[in-house]
Amino acid sequence: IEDKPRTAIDDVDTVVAEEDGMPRVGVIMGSQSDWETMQHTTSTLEALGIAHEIKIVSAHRTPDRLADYARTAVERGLSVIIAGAGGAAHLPGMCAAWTRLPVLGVPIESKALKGMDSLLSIVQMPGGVPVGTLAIGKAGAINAALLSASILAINDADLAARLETWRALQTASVRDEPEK
Ligand code: RP5
Repeated sequence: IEDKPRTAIDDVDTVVAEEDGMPRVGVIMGSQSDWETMQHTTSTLEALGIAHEIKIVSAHRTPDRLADYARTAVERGLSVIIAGAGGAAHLPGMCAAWTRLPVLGVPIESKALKGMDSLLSIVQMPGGVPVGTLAIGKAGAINAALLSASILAINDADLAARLETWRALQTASVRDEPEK
């Protein structure tokens, strides 16, 4: 993932410096090994000044931690949960089973199957328990943060303005012609 060339989106740096109080977005991942991807979620949240928390929560290895985390998410003030997982990626779906909050799933690019396993595990939720599924890997990690910003911005004019600024900076960073 890190070997890929930088893109315009990498050059859009911090829009605001300030975090704003209690975490509104919970970022969870199934393993330490997911951090390489999920750091792009948290850096994007930071760029937008969205207060968030970051935890390792595994559906398989720490099922009680997952139940506690998801069942208490509403009372702890979270509005959105972003869950990154790879392989047999049950984390976002099981999280959504325990909470009414919107859950956004990021399929981690696995070594064996290049993240197709993660994608299909996350996207194919049965009717009744939705998970908003993003792209495999870094793009999905960034977009999960941006989508959570869009959701929160519905009722937050300041964040809406920051998101508009972020998008304008991204647009301005795209060259007219390729560098040769
Ligand atoms: C999943 O298993 C994690 O989300 C991770 O993507 C994958 C592999 O985990 P490790 O064996 O690297 O801890 O639960």
